[in-house]
Amino acid sequence: MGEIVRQEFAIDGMSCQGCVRGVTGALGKVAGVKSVDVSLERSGATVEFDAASVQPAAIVAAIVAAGFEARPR
Ligand SMILES: [Cu+2]
Repeated sequence: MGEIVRQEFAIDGMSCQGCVRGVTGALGKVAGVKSVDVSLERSGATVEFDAASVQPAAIVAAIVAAGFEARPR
C-alpha cells in the first residue's frame, strides 16, 4: 500500500445528480481509489487514491469512459 493522495479533478458535462451518480460509480470501480466526492456545483471531483496502484491519468480515463470530460485541477 502506497501513499494516499487527494486530488481535485475538473469535470465538464455533468448536468444533474444522475451524472454525479454515474461519475461516482465509475470512479468507485477503479482499483486503488479510496474515496470519491463528486460535486455538480463545483463541476468536479475530489478523489483520494493509493498513488502506488493508480495514476491520475487512469482516474481521468474512467471519467471520460463514463461520458464526461475531465482533467486534474
Ligand atoms: Cu445528468
